[in-house]
Amino acid sequence: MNLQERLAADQVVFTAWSGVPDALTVEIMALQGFDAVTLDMQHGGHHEDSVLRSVVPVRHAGKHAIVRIPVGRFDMASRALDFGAEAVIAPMVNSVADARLFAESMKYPPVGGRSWGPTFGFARMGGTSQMDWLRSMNTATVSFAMIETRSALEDLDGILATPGIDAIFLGPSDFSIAWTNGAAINPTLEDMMEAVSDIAARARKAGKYAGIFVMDAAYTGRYVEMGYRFLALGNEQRCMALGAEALITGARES
Ligand code: 3PY
Ligand code: MG
Repeated sequence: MNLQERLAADQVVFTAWSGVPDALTVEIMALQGFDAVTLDMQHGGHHEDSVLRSVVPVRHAGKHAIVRIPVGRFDMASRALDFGAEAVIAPMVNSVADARLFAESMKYPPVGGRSWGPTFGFARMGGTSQMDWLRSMNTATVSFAMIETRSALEDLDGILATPGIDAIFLGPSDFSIAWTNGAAINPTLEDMMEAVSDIAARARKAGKYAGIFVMDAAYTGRYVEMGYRFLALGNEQRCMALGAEALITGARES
């Protein structure tokens, strides 16, 4: 099943998060128990060349390749898909106008204006007929609009109703900064949990999927109960640091 089919079947999907722009490091994450790997071009170090190369080990491991593009770089969305990504996460989609620009780059006509040229993706995703590809890709790809500001929350229904937007993805760190008007950064702020829950419920009601970045793994079950099905877990830098620290601490204490 591709990512879209799994989300349509209401399955819980876990993605690893990669900020180290290196295909060999990405391969290590892809070979662990995650369902997908997200290559982060916003805050992570990924760039066009590392995305182009990193999609390969993710697909070889049988996982879904996803790219988070930099803010406002909607041109990178269709480029990521051309490289073989199945889904794109666009940060700071703060208005219906942003959502329209994102959808335009993600979907072929008649939904959007994506330009033809899936040079790497066609072979990597096992394409055989160009017409089948053209017909199927608008539904087979997933566009996640990030909700992480107050203006995004105000425009949520319009963003959800935008043709070509398949899902929302909540950024709880930025959302907490917006929620407290810059007074705090706390992705699990109890005060905003009702809004976090409401966003998932509204997405599901609109027939769209809901995803969230999980900063604290202990919150996973709560998010799933709220209706989130696409869950992003911490990046490889953090995994390496935690594993390395546990190793050296264990050795010193033995
Ligand atoms: C946020 O929490 O703001 C994020 O963008 C997570 O990736
Ligand atoms: Mg953010």
